[in-house]
Amino acid sequence: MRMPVYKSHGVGIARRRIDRNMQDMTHQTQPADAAATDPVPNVRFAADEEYHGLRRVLTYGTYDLLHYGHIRLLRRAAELGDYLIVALSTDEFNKLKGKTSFYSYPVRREMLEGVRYVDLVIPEETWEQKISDVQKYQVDVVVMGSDWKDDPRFEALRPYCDVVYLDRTDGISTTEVRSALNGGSVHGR
Ligand code: C2G
Repeated sequence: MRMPVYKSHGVGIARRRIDRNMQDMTHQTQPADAAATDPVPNVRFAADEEYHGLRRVLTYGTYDLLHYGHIRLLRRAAELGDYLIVALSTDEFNKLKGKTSFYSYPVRREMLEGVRYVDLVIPEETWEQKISDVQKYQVDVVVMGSDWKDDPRFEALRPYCDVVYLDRTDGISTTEVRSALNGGSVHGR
């Protein structure tokens, strides 16, 4: 059954909780006070909980020409908590990073918001915003691919939250996709 997709702030939590609850709802009775007509009985509890006891994950990136390496990172990052925030590099910040993305920020944001693992997309505008991001969104863990392992910009976050580096997916990158498309070769496995 296709789960309803909620993307507004906080209801992403409800969606993940529903996913999890729906998976084991088969052998559980409804919560005592769930109204018989309530189509999705656990939305209220998840929304009421707001952030209490939920683990919030934050990751950063350009996410241009979204590919399976990105998706595998986002899936694994989402598995480390209950709510995944992606700080997406703006076009202006990409210039600072020496990158020019194929898709603009609004398009890259739209594509990320369509990924089931992502609950919230915020702009990444500077290198220096990370500590305030962690504090503002009460982040428990920052996750990055292993190409960022031990980078001081992420190691500096350890006094504020956990920092986890996940293995990067070999054999795929936005650069490779762009050159394969230019060269016309077939890619992907
Ligand atoms: N990634 C991955 N496997 C790939 C390609 C990317 O796991 N084959 C991960 C990267 O390690 C990163 C995320 O996917 O964690 C996004 O990758 P990019 O869009 O290339 O992001 P990047 O340019 O590294 O920007 O402040 C940090 C920067 O914004 C990160």
